[in-house]
Amino acid sequence: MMVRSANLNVMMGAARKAGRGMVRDFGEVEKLQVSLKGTSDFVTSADIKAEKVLRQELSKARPGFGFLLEEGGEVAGEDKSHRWIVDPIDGTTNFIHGIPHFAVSIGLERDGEMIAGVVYEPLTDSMFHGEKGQGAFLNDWRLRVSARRKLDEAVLTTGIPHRGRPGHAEFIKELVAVMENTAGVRRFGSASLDLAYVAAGRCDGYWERAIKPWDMAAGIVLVREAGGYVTDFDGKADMLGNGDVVAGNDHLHSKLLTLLKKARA
Ligand code: LIP
Repeated sequence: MMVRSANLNVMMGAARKAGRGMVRDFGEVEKLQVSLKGTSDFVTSADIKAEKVLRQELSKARPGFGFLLEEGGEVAGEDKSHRWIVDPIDGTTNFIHGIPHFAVSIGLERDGEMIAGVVYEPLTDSMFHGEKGQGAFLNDWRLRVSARRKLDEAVLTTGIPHRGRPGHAEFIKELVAVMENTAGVRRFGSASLDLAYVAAGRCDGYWERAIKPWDMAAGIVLVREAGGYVTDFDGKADMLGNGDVVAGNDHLHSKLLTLLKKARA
């Protein structure tokens, strides 16, 4: 039986509400594509609008909790142990280009530990959600990471660092190592959905460096609750601190870590 806490219901409600505006705005972006001018300004305002809705909904339900927001930064709350970690549109570049792959990501942290996560894809009404000790779900279906054991059968996702991001040369080394040893690599453009896909067993692993806490906070809970592993590149749990993430099913996570380490040596 699925047990959903009041917190999780609040998170899901907020994501749905922000998602409704986002679907309308995405429709506008698709039209704007024709004229090209002003798309990024429009998307920035869509991002800010969605964040405002999320902040309103979450603080209405839990007035004391703090926030870490992609646009608004750190907002201290009276309750020092709880913090929402929020990315209103994860996959902004996709959104700008009219590519239908982006999500609302909301994580809940308690005393430095991620305890609940929601990754909501508004275009398909896909609600990935999970809570510590309660499992991970896509809508009502329980999620389980894939059972593949061999790297040569694995499909992985990653993020390619772009202009202004560090680590281009290291990324190429890692990619070569992974390409040579696996069945395929995908770059979808939304870290939170990459993690949700690992949780759902669609992909067998994921790695990316130098991303932000709001890109990964919710997805971390999903992968763990689906029976997978998420660490930084040293196998430690400081992903939110250093921005580096390696996720995988229980068989492949350590193999992926070893492969990536060798690639950088
Ligand atoms: C994006 C990620 C994406 C990553 C980008 C960026 P945003 O988040 O989810 O997969 O590779 O570098 O951080 O900016 O769309 O919220």
